[in-house]
This record gives sequence, structure tokens and C-alpha cells, in this order.
Amino acid sequence: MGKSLAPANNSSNSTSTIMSLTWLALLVVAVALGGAQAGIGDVPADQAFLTKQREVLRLLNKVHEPNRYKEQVELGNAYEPVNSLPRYKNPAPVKQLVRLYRAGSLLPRGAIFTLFDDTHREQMILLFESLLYANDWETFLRTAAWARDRVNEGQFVYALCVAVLHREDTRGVVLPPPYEIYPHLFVNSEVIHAAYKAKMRQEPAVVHMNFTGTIRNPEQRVAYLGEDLGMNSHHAQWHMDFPFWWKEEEYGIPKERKGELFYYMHHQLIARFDLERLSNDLPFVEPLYWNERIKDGFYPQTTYRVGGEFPARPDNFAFHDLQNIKVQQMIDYTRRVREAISQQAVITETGDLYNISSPEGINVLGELVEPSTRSKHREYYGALHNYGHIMLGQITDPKRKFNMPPGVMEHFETATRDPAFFRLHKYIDNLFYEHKDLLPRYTVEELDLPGTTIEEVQVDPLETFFEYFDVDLLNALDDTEELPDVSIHARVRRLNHKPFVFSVKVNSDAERLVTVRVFLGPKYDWFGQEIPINDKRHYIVEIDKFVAKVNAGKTVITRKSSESSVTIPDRETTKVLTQKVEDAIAGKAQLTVNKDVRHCGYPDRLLLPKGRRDGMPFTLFVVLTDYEKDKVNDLPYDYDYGGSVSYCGTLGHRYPDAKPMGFPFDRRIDQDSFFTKNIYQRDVTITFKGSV
Ligand code: CUO
Repeated sequence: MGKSLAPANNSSNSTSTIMSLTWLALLVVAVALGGAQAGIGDVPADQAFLTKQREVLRLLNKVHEPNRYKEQVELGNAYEPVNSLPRYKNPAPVKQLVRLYRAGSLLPRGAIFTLFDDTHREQMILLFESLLYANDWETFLRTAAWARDRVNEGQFVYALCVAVLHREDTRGVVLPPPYEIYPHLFVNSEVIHAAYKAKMRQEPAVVHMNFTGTIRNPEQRVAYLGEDLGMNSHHAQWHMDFPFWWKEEEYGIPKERKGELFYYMHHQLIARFDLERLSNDLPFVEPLYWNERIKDGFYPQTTYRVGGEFPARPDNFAFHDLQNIKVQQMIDYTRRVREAISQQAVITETGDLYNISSPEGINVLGELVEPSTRSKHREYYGALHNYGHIMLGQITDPKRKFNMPPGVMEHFETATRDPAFFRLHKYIDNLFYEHKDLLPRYTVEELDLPGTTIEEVQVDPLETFFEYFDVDLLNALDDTEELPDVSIHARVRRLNHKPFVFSVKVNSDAERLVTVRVFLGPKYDWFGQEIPINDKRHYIVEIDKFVAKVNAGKTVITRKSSESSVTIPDRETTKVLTQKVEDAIAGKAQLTVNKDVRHCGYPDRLLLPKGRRDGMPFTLFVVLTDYEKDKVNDLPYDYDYGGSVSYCGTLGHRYPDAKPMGFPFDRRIDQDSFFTKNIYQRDVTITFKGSV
């Protein structure tokens, strides 16, 4: 899954393909776990690693049913966590977990788990901490095998995945795509019903899935993005990499600039959605507000495995007080946050003022608004964003009179299906921009890279299209061990683009390493008027960032769309992953593992917005900055951190770019002095080539 952050002008790819074809006939094939070709950081997987990979895949198999792997069941049955407390770095969580289990107080298996429910989440954290604090792999596996059949499957999957992502001894283990672990959260009810029918008849089937709503609902035009499996997976994985409940000091695993990344990743999600709206003749998203009605309703047409349909919301629905969260509270929290922004200081729990006027202030604000456990004052500033998810999720049953299940907004896997998600996040984003707009504009000295000029940027024709993709529904259906598995897939329509290459012609007075930042923005608004740069910057999407070496004189930097540091390729299916691991264990093939493997990343397919059939103009920006000033560590400049660093940061390293995220479009722009010679803009056209 690794993609190089750097050297772009590398022409060795085609050579290595020919080489490997030759070797194919002679050698055991070496394949990379995770789907992509082997890259930087890939090492051969040894048997110990392969065993871990296999056990994790087994633990995540058909999680709604009792574990089918006898060895794991026996391991779990024979294990008594409380008799093994010295095997945990901190035994308190596992002790408490077992106590709740024995008292019958844990969320039962089969019940719906949501991270936004305090009790659900606290129990999940107990399991996560039990897994994180296990001193060695053996203890980890026993704890997981024990929990597999005793803890709610939603809590189990989430805790196990976050633990695997963060334990040192499981680094590099690839998790199955979330839409295969629990497909219910990704496909609609119609598909599930049709799949059951096929399963009962024991007939293989491919079920077509339609997007939510009808053509009479304009929002339906962009449902293909909000409901995209890869985009929803990216969002869910991001929240596993950067959980709001993360206790940095306690876990000893820092999450540097997490508040800023919360702002930036979500800003990118909205800006990208806005470009998609524009491509479909829809205006930019409007922020919602607590005392205003939500114009557009939403009917999710999605069903829980047990527990019924996701609740729907009619048009023009108002926010209601919930039992524990009142509309007025949300208004008060907003006012306090805006006060902090306007005075550029937040009030801390001790009553002190904490300055946020430095470039790091955005991080403090992000922590405050999400909020994370590092909020400077949780009581005073509340939980604006998280409560927003809950307010929307429970809007149709605010008093819990009908015991409706949680709404789509109460799961990160389903949230973007509801157009109100983007409205909530636009409202949050506007707060961040209120703050950013108070910071001084970047000076020419900060923008310029003296001696370095971009002379030209060339790019292949940018073309998009729709294609079909089949999702494996094996895990969606209740069955028994006696009933053989039949192949049942959901066929979804999804956006893709033709791979493209761009090249940047640079003239430099000396050899130097430069960070190349590539952005795409709209040219015209919904009314067809050209957008001034100071407005445009809100809708600009980062599409790549990498480091390249330029020589004294002229250099042409070329880069493929597939190398983008924003995206990841299609995730490997569980089936293929399992086969690869079994083949490697049997010695039939060799596997490589990337210790930096990432699951978070915007789908490569969605790098470009759809554009229009007759070609839609956009603006492409390329910005060069001095890598010596941007770098944060001494790793090689072409180290790839497993790819997808721009929106997803890294696991286990500092965010590998010292500049504020979104630089230089994150602050107000002085149009007359902004375009220094290292900042280049040009028009590009995106043409939609058709549908399936
Ligand atoms: Cu990602 Cu609101 O934080 O969905």
C-alpha cells in the first residue's frame, strides 16, 4: 500500500515490471500485503508475522456469529484474564472488563454499538486498553480470543482494529476493508434482502445497488460521493487512527497535531464534496445552525443487521432538545468558541487564558471543537462537533420515545451518507476559518522560494467515468456452519478517473530539495462567475504533496496520479488477503510487509471531481517550498510513511511537514503579492466521459 512521497521523475517502473515478469517463471512470487506493489519500507514477512496476520483475519471473520476457528475458541475458553494480570502493563482495564462481563453489564452481542454513546464507548475503551496493555503477542491474542465471543461485536471490531493499528508488534498487519467486515453499514437494505434470498436458494448472485433517494431530490445527484464505499472507509479509518477519546499521555503514543488534522482532513472532505456538487450543478454546501430548520430530509434506506432501519429525517426538520444535550447549550458553546476566536485565546480549566494566535493555535481549536481528551476546557466549550453528530443522529426520536436505533450520523462508517454531515462540518469549518482569517497573511518571504521558478506545468487530459465495483457480502448474512458459503456480491456504481501524469518544469539557481504541493480548485461558481482567489481558497483541494530534487538549471519533475500522497489504491479483499497469507505460510509464495501500512486514505479513484461532459474548467495550483524548512526529522526525503500522509498523517512519526496544513491557502491572500515565482496556477479541464 506504500506510495513514494518522492522522487517523481523515476523512469524505472516499466523496467522493473519487465524484470519481475522474467523472474516470475524462475522464482517464488513475492507479493505485497495490502494490494499495492512493494514500495519503500517493505520487508519480507517472516512466519511469526504471517501467523499474526492470519490470527487477526480469523478474529475478524463473520464477527456477528460465534467464532468458527476452534483453536481460537479453545484459547479464549481456557484463558482467564484476571488470573494473568501480571501479563498486562496496566491490569486495571482488563480487571474492570472482566468484572462487567461477569456482572452481565456489558453491551450484549448483537446490540448496536455506537462510539457516541458514553457507556458503549467506555466499555470499548476497556477492551482496547486490555489489548494495548497486553505485554506480548501471546497475551494479546488470548485476550482477543477471549473477547471475541464475549464482547459485543461492534465494540470488539473497533477495539481490535485500533489496537492492531497501534501496537508495536502488530505494525504492518493489514485489516480487511470495513465494508467486508460489516457490510450492513455500507450497502442499502434492498441489497441485503436480495442477498438473503440468494443465500437461501444457495445461488451465487450479484445484486445491483442504487443510491439513496430519487431524481426529485437534487441532493441525490451527489449521493454517489457521500455513499462511496472507499470514502466512507477512509473516514472510518481516519477516526481509528485519530480517535477523539485517545489518551496520549496514558498510552504513551503521541498524536501530534491531531486537532489540526481534524480540521484539515474534514475541510478537505467538504471542499472535495463542493467540487462534486459544482460538477452536478449544485451550489456549495451551506452550513447548518442549531436554531434553523434543516431544509433537506434524508431517508437512509439502510438497515442494521439486527435492530431495524436507520431512522429517516423529513424535510424542514428542526433540532430538538435531547435528554442530555439542549439546543440552547449548542448555541452557548458556539458563542464561547467564537469569543475565544475573536480574542485569540481560550479559557483553560484553571481559568487562565491560552493564546491561540500562533500557527499552532489551530491545533488547540481543533482539540476544543471536536473535542478530544486534550480540550482546554471541556465543561465550558462542550463538545460542539461530537454533540452535533448526536443531535442529528437522534433528531427524529429526541426523547427516545420510540427507541429508534442510532442515526447514520452516529457512526463514522455511515455519517457522510447524510447530506447534513457536510452541513454540520461546514459549520464547524467556518469556525476554523474565522480563526484562520485573523492570522496575518503570509508575507512574500514566507511564500517565496528565491532562485526557484516554475516555468510551466503540463498535465494529461483529465477524464472521469463511472464504473461498477462488486462488494463481497459474505459477512452480511446470518448463516450456520452447515450452510456452505455462496458467492454473493453487491454491485455498486462508483466514480473513477483515467490515470494521469503531470510535469512541472522548474528553473533553479542551485540544486535543492523542494516540497511540491499540488492543489485543485474551482474556476467558476454555481452562477458561472469566476471565483476570486480569496473565496476560491475555501474550495481548494490538495491532490498531492511530495519531495523532489531539482538541479541547478532546468528540471522537469513528473508525477503520476497513482502516486498521490492523498490517496490509497483499492483495498485488498479479505478473500485475496487470506489466500496470500495461507500461500505464504505454506511456502508457495513470499509476502512482503510494510510496517507503515496505512488503511486511511482518500480513494485514488476520487482524486478528481466528476467535471462535466462538455469539459469543466478548474484551476490547478503548484507550489514549491524549501524542503529543508519543511522537514521534521532526518528520515530520507523520499521516505513514504506508507503513503496517504496528507489527510491521514502517519502512525508512529511526526506529521512530515512543518508548514501549517493547507499552506498557503489556509490564510487570507493578498492577491497582488501572493503569486511568487514558485507558485503557479493554470486552467485545467475535467471531462466526464460517461456512465455505466
Ligand atoms: Cu469525521 Cu464529524 O468527524 O465526522
